[in-house]
Amino acid sequence: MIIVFVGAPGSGKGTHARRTAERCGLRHVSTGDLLREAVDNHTELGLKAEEFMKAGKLVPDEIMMDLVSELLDSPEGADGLVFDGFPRTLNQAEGLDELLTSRGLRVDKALLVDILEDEAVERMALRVSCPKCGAVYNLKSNPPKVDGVCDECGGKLEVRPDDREETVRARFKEFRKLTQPVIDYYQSKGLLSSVRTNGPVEEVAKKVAAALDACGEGAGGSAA
Ligand code: G5P
Ligand code: MG
Repeated sequence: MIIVFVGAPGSGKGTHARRTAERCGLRHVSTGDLLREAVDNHTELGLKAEEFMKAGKLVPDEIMMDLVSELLDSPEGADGLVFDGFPRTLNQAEGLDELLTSRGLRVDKALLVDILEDEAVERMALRVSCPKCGAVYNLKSNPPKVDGVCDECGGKLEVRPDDREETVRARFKEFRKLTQPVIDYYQSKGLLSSVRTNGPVEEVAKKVAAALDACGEGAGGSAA
């Protein structure tokens, strides 16, 4: 089972992809988390990606395809994957289909998590996340139980360096220009559902589960 979460910065891809993966027993793959980990560890990948990320630009397709190709060959996630933030260009979407076809797999479902730009900017100003396990919080609507400490793994919560308003707006521009064609691509294949993420997390999570028809077995539609 392969599920793809597509959405603008701050739309809730991470929050809802992670929950979906847990609920469905699949591996959650956030390309943003993998890149941030590489930057923190000063790996070759991190050195290549850092400047793009700081500027709110997408990392080049070749780098992303190498990363995902390697990941598809790892035994972890053999039961299936929930991609969060990949693919986000048409090239990546077509490249993913090629990689999957050659392994006898396919994308089963794509979910657009939808948000307005101003809502996202406001949310990101209040976001803290755990670099250790990937859990995401909002200081107002979904705060951790203990200030600065991850509820799930006890890790130290951090503010992401690309969450300044100016960088969030640059990321939005990239999304409109480069990721809209990915949405059209999955729509044309009849794989796309969409959910507005403007309500409380628990309510939106129910809509996500309904849109995916439990774990992604249903046909396209909208639960917005
Ligand atoms: P990322 O890491 O993929 P973005 O910008 O696409 O970064 P981001 O910021 O991680 O997306 P998100 O995952 O969509 O946002 O949202 P989230 O963290 O779950 O939630 C945001 C806030 O809203 C949180 O405070 C959360 O609590 C709250 N929230 C979530 N859901 C709800 C809800 O339902 N209701 C309410 N009320 N609140 C909610 O990519 C970072 C960079 O890496 C590179 C690029 O440089 C990119 O800029 N990159 C790639 N480059 C090329 N190709 C790729 N495939 C790349 N992937 C990453
Ligand atoms: Mg995220």
